Amino acid sequence: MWIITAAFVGVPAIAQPVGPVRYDGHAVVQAVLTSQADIDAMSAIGARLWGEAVGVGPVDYVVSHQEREAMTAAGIAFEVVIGDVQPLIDAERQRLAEGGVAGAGWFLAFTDYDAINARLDELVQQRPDLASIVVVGESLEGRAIRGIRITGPGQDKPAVLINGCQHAREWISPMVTMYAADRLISDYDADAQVQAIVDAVEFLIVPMVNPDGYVYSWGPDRLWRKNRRNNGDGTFGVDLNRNWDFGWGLDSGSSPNTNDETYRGTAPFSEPETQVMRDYVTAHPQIVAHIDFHSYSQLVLWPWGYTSSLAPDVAVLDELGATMAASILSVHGETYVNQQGIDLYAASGVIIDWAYGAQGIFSYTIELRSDGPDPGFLLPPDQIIPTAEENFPAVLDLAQFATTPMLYSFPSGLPDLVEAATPTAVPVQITSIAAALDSSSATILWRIGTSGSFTASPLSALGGSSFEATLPSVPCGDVLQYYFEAQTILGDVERSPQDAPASLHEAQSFEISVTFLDDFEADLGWIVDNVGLADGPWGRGVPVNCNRGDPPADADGSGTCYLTDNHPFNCNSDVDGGTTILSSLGLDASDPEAYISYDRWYSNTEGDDPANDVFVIEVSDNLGATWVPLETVGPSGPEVSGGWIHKAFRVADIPGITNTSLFRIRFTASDLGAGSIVEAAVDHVMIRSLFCTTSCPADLDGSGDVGVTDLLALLAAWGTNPGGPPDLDGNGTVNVNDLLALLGAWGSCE
Ligand code: 0X9
Ligand code: ZN
Repeated sequence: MWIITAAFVGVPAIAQPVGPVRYDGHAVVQAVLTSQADIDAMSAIGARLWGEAVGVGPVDYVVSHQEREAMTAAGIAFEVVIGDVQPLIDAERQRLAEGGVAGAGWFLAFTDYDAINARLDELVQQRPDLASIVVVGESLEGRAIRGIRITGPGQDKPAVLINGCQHAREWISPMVTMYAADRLISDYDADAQVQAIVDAVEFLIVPMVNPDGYVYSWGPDRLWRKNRRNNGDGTFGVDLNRNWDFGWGLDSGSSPNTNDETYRGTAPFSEPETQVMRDYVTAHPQIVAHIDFHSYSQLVLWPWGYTSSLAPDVAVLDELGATMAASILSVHGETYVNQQGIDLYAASGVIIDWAYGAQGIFSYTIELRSDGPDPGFLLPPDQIIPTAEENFPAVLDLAQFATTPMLYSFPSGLPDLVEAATPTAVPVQITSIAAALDSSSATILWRIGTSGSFTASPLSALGGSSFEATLPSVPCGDVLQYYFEAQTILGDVERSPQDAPASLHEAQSFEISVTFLDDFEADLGWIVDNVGLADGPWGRGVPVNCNRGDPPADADGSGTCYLTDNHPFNCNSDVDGGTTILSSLGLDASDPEAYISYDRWYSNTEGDDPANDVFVIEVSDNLGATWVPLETVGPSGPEVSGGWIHKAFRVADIPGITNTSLFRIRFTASDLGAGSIVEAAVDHVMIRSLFCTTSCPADLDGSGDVGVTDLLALLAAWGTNPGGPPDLDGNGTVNVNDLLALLGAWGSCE
């Protein structure tokens, strides 16, 4: 017979029960905490978290009758999510005692620590040519932390690390990692995609980082989270996922209190489990990407967890996270929300912050099923296979990513226009992934015109992954074509565009005269009109960044832009139930070579009614008496899921528009269907005139005629590569052809 008092006094984390902790009459509740006083009241009540984040807002607890009464007395509102937890635990015990479904396969029931180890050995026996046992080290109580290394023939490969079960009660997490190992081995011969990735990547899979806690959750306390450290004060356990040495020790995101579920330990890496994992990772510098599996909530989380600052590689982290979430969705239709860790809640000293921050590993936490607190950790066994199935392609995405030599990005974009006869500096970011970058190999290759050979100039290294390219001086009216190239220390070459020189970046050279520029730092009098709108009008501001289709930042780096529903604290808002219109005042577009340009952002793919609304841009040449369409973004296609897109139009070429000083532009976002999330933004609106006045490129000193001083200047540059005049034919060298061109233009410029 079990002693039941431990649970009824309500502090199972302190009590060392004789039999398993029982949760009779304990409900899972979602409390709504409205103040610090509520948070303090809940900790005074001693309510145990179901989950781990405490803050103002909804928080899940597992609570006894008495604790619920105390909550009511303290005026804390709550909703019961699971009426009684114990029957779920009993049913699970019953199933396990009955031994699952005989012979029906390994993933039909949860498996204990010994069974996981035995299965790892079997997988190695199945394919010793592909798999070997990894011994990471020992837990506090002396249990082996083991894993499996899976890879095909070959050497010098990038590696991915996949681990489960830092948290004991999250039983689905080791199952998902075991399933991935199983599929990589079992499908190797039959599935060409699996074979290719297993040949290209080294998989290091550690299903069970916290064996002591896991064993404890199979015996004394099903809801145990931490390891089994005796804290010396009657409490047990350190939260391993608060014990890593990156952002360690912050009270926001971890607890100094030994009894808390997020107790961080006495020092970073105070626990043998995190120590041996750390040593394993640092001994394998080929690890470039990582997933730490947890449950529950259905999330894909990336660094940082401890700060809301953006990681240097936020764009890469976000994009790969989105790719994995999309792959997961495609299997059984389950949504896993992709976001920065701290946007869920602050967590400091977590493995992914250490892996990324200290080791440069692209690191993710995936929170598995269920999507809410019911059934939470007590996931029924028929959920194992679908959960594991949907996460296997995410593991493959991560591995595929790990094979990418490097990624290029352009923080200020790439110009489609360059100022004539003027070199242009362009920031370039080259993020090495599969292997370290040879910084000295980063090069821009360019030519003036659309044929001929390319001239190579090195990028200047600004430290880390930051470089600066200098686009050469280009004669007015000419086109510049170029690409970037760099290689890893292993000699893998990657270009941008990837298939260069078949594809190339291109910019046109003009003299540029800006007649209007609004970066929205100041209020220049734009007008907002709303038609039948419930919520979400245009407003000028710094993007709040809700990560639900809205821009994380403005387009031009000035800070401010116009965007829809940039609510300072309510992220649950967007354009709703109507139309919001942003219109300029009258602008001067009278120059025959005037161009209107802007950066725009549009997202209609998040939410229940995706790809059903449009973003309309119109212009007027009579101060808005009539409008003509310029472009309609959506309802579907590549430009409706966010991202800043630069657009430019020659005003004289817009049908129905003539060049006037009575020009206006307006941007209309609407939510006309039901329930969709629509987010739009506009930045850097410009009117520019593009022209070429120089008809006399050989007039090198600008004197108005081509004469002796120009000839001497050309001869002084003989044989060099100035990237522009006096290389008059733009072939990369000042030579006899340029001399002949200059002599041919001898005399006054007309
Ligand atoms: O709190 C944790 O350690 C993880 N969640 S769990 O419910 N499985 O305990 C999340 C870790 C990463 N999350 C954040 N950085 N917020
Ligand atoms: Zn967890």
